[in-house]
Amino acid sequence: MQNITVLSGGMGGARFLQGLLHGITRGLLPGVAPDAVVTVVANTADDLWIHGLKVCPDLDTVMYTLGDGIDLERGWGRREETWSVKDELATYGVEPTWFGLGDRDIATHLVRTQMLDAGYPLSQVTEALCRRWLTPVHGDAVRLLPMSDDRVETHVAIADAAAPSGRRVVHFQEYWVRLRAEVPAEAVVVVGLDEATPGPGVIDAITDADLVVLPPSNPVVSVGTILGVPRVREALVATQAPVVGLSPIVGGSHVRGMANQLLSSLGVEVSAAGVGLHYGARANGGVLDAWLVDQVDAAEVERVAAAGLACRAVPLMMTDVDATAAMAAAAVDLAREQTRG
Ligand code: FO1
Repeated sequence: MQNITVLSGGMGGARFLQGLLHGITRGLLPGVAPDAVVTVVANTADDLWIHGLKVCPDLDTVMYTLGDGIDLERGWGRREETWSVKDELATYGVEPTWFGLGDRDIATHLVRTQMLDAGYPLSQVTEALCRRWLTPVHGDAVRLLPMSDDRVETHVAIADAAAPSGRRVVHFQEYWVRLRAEVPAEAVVVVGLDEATPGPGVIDAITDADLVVLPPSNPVVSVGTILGVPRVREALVATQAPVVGLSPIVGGSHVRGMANQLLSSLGVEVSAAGVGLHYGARANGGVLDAWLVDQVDAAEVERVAAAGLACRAVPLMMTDVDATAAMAAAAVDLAREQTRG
């Protein structure tokens, strides 16, 4: 395998990518050349305009994580960060204060916003930022592609007794950060998704891949939005590459983050099997060939297999890069069985 494509959200996807790259460079993945190229197609529907700056959380989390600039504790933003600008904005009474931009992080958003204002598409902006963050560490072994250059934004409808309709719609980040996903999501609307054009290289990255991976990102608001970009789902069904996914749900709960509330209120069963079946088998109108669940969910393997998916129970806790590399190796191993099959 020479070309691996990963459809990624933020934290979970970024941590998986760290382990995948660790495994590739150390030759730990069966049948994967040490000079294999990983193409990341990242979700951009979490993006938001704030204080006049364009913030792209999932692109930045992948970029900072693979460029070793991420704050591991928070899982987003820069390590060794300071918050002077945020504090000054609060002193001016500027809203919102519930979404904080660190001083170092702001430089990324200033560069991105200036380039967008100059007419560069998000894909070229991302390429420019990655020349600083990824090239020095990974050379050309990693490419980071926005799922689309068009504006796409996830908004969440929540109950609001004060509203005439009884509902209010908030930007995903307000739902996720200010509301902590603690109110039921009555609907998720991804504004602009149906009209979005796949970003440059996205479709080819899927159809030309030797392996496509759906990492343990949120299946609705992260991977789900990528699958919703027109032509992406068709490319996944058409690609010769095996498509393998890793469950973000272990033991009936999300490992980190707040996916449980979001998934259950959107009718996705919060279990390893539930998410696998939500993606579905390519043979039955879905997008997967194979699905990995954690060993604690081994009892669910049979149910996943009955839906036409190859399924295996392996350790799925990304405790460190070696554990994550082992997960990537298990995914490659299971995927190779599909092609030989
Ligand atoms: N998450 C928070 O919980 N609080 C924040 O103030 C916050 C700021 C922030 C700034 C830049 C960025 O790239 C991410 C940020 N996040 C913050 C995380 C963000 O909500 C998540 O990374 C994703 O959108 C969810 O996957």
